[in-house]
Amino acid sequence: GTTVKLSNYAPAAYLVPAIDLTFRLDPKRTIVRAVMQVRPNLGTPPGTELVFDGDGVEMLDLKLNGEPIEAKTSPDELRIENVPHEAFTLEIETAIDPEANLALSGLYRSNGVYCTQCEAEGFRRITYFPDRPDVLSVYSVRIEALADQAPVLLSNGNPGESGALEAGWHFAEWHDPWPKPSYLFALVGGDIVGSFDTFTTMSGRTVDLGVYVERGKEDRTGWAVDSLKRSMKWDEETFGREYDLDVFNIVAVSDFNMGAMENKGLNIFNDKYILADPQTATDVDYANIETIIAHEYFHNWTGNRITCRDWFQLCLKEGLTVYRDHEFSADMRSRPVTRIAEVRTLKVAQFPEDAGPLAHPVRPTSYREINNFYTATVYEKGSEVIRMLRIVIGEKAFQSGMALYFDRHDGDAATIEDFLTCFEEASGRSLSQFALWYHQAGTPQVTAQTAYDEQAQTLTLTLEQSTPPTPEQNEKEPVHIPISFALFGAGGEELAVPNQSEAVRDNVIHLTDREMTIEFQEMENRPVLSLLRGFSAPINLNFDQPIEDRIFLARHEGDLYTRWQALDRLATDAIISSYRDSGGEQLASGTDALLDLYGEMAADERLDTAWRALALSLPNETTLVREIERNANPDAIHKARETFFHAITSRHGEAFGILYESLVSNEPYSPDPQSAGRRALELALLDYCTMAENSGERAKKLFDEADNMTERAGTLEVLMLRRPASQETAAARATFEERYGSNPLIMDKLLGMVAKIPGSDAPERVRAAMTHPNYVETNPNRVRALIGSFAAGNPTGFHQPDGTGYRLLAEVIGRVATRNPQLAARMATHFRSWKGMDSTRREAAHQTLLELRKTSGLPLDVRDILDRTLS
Ligand code: BAL
Ligand code: ZN
Repeated sequence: GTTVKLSNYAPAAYLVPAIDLTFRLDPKRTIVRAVMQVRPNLGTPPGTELVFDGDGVEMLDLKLNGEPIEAKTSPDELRIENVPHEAFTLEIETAIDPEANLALSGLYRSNGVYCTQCEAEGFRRITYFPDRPDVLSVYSVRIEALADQAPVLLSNGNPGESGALEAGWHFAEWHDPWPKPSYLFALVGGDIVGSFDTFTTMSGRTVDLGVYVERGKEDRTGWAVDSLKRSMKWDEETFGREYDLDVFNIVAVSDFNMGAMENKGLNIFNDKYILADPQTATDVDYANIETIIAHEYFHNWTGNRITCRDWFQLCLKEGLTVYRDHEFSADMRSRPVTRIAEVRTLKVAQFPEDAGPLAHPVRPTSYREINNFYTATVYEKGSEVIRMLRIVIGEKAFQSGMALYFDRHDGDAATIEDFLTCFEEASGRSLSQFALWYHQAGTPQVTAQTAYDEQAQTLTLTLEQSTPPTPEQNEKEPVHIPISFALFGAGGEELAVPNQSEAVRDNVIHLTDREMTIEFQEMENRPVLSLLRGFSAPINLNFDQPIEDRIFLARHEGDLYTRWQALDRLATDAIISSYRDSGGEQLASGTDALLDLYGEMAADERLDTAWRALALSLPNETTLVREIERNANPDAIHKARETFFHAITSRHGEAFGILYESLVSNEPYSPDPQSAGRRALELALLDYCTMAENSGERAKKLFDEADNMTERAGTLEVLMLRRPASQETAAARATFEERYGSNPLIMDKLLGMVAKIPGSDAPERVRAAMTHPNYVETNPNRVRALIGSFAAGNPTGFHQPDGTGYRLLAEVIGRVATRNPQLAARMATHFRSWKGMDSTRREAAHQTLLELRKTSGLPLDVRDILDRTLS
């Protein structure tokens, strides 16, 4: 495959202002008739050849202005040499095979439901088209289908006529008045069932809402509908954005490569992110549904009304929309708790990407396969960049910049430069250095040192930044890093810090040079410095702060996110010391005060239960492995983490047991954040108790008595991970399978638990689970639940020194690759940290990767990931 470069961008030669599509749906041979109004773009010289994209399409008929025309047609391209230098009509009839489409891109069938996924380049699998985001068209769609096979027929925009046809067929027409790129096209046809509601917009228009699911699942749509209405309201109140069609439909399907898709007026979802009721969904599922519904809805403005000029600008819509859904969740729930979850995700998913061979800038400059750039860097780091922008230019300028962006670029296919210009104008500042966040890959490293001068009563802070080399970027410029901070006095009171300069104002240090020294004057006593409050920048902070100061912050920091951050740093350092000093066998010295803290926080009723639960959950193993950076031994890291866990357990086991009992409640289930927080704390404590008591009795009891999936799955997970060989575990697991065996989404939870049981027999266990009737390898949810959880969530199992874990993943990738390249490529990214392992593992991974790359017929998606991972 050739490399696409940002520097080669040129506008499309031909535009398609309007397109009429007629689909005659058939499982094996769907006929698509497209009538396109085409015109040469401004600046296109006469005689320019027309070249449209295709991907595996069969051309049946081609006419220009009603007449047959000569063309060079292949399944992957349409070329017409002589087209008029004025507006003309192109009629294209193609045939496609939805049932054979296991790549789940273009038009395919999921459990008998016809559906589409066109982002990024799926529309060209339906018809020939300039399939690029800067070609915007008004779509009119007519769908014809057998009425009993597909009683519901949906597309983008507003509904038009519908009715019966001959021989059991029927039709429905849709018209979308808003010009859109082809990646936002969608169609659905199937025997699906809708749940309906309405929303009245701020200007008083009524919008009909529909959430469609497979027959039999319609009782589980309530939370999605509720989340959608709250999202619509929030975007009006927060950004003044109103919905712009008469209907808004969502369809949930069971085979889907992504979480969901923001097609104009017709979002299509992975059903994992729609279906919920207390019996089948956990609190985490409820929270995910809420945020993904919001995300897709928010795309209506950030993505659809304003789209991307080219795929290099993907973060323009994704980073910004993730930022918006984060803000929404923070407003719906507890802000510090959602921030903790965001930072954890960033560190588990994005930091390792940025530190390995797949590192790329938030706005990349080249790609071989765009599907491989739907990454944590584009999404999560892209969102962090917007968060920083808000800090850098301040609240007022940020809000006016957003308003200007919406106003100026409505209807455009825009770029990151267009976006940043709005904020430069709104703030009156240059953002040229800030823009480096979009252009330089790698997580900046900041080293902080302090010195207190008792005589002079000053605290001196020295900061130094550097960004490590990443593929194709060896030299890095210093970036603009906003570092929120506070100073605390001995009593825990926050000290007022006068503004010193442009660079130190409003409790933010703007680190723009490689080095910076700041003096805080009139400090009668040595203050405690809290740095990087709220995780104000996505950096690795290397601050050799005295443990007492961190303990102090974990007790007194008024910002609850930052309080957690202090604790998380303490725990991470303690575990890594134990790893380095004793291979994890022994607890690091000097952890007494930290261990005490766990008892204090667990019991502190002034603190939110959800926060306490997060405080009790130790740093993620994947994050710990990344912190080691070189020659990591995941077994020893696991051991060190367990040693630390045991130490907390022996100190607090009994108290945690009492606290646990006080939290068990027989109130009926409600998904609200308070109730969810109570359950999270209860389950976190149960994990410790199960270890302390060396018994699964408590867990089994709650498993048996629970009236909801959160506690059932939560207790089963405690049993499976802490007591994999016990009778209670076997009994609970059997009950679980018996009760939920016919619900694939719930069985995915079980597959995920099996995948995460640590140790050397993990690969074998996963292999056995692959014969579970629920494990169907054509369904991405199944593969992600079992194989993804294993590779991403079980470092000891995946990184077996003999390479069995690696080979298992490679085998699955090899099989999946021929059917579903996107999914296979996604699985292949789990090799990204191989270079940080010790030499035995590194060698095993290297061999496996080389072998896998030799597989014949590997799709470009997978080759691209493997080539980069090996480079
Ligand atoms: N645009 C792809 C799915 C999403 O980010 O919403
Ligand atoms: Zn998105």
